[in-house]
Amino acid sequence: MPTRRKFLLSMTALGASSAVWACPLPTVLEENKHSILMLNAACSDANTPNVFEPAILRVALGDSVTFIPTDTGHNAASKRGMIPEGAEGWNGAIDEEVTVEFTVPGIYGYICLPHYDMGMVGLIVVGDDLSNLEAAKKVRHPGSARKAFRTFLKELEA
Ligand SMILES: [Cu+2]
Repeated sequence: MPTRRKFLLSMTALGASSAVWACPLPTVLEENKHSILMLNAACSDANTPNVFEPAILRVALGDSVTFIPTDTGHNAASKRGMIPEGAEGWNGAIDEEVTVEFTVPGIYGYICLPHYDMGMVGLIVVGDDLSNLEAAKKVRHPGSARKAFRTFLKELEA
């Protein structure tokens, strides 16, 4: 019963919105289902504000990823130009838990709109496919998002 499972997960996530609960990260909820936390501060460094954790996530084709509003005031939305051709984007509301199923391989860049220019961005790589890397690199970003995306995209090539 996937619906009920999702409900229970949501209640757990919302009921325990503390960094203590968030770290270490429950990045794999169950087989083929991953999670990314939306946090006011990084698990590894409390002085790094507004982050997705993990900021880079590799998943298999067909896997799903749930963006969990562990802290409030964040959203998760795909970035135009930073998803593979033929893939559908997503646009979560503030504090909304969003689950995205990835059926097209490639790189997916996404942002938190309120903290976009502060560098709250992330990447999901589906099926180890980097074929839209050059296209993703060409997208322009405001403020700290530019450096954050550049750093994350460089990590994919390492
Ligand atoms: Cu945010």
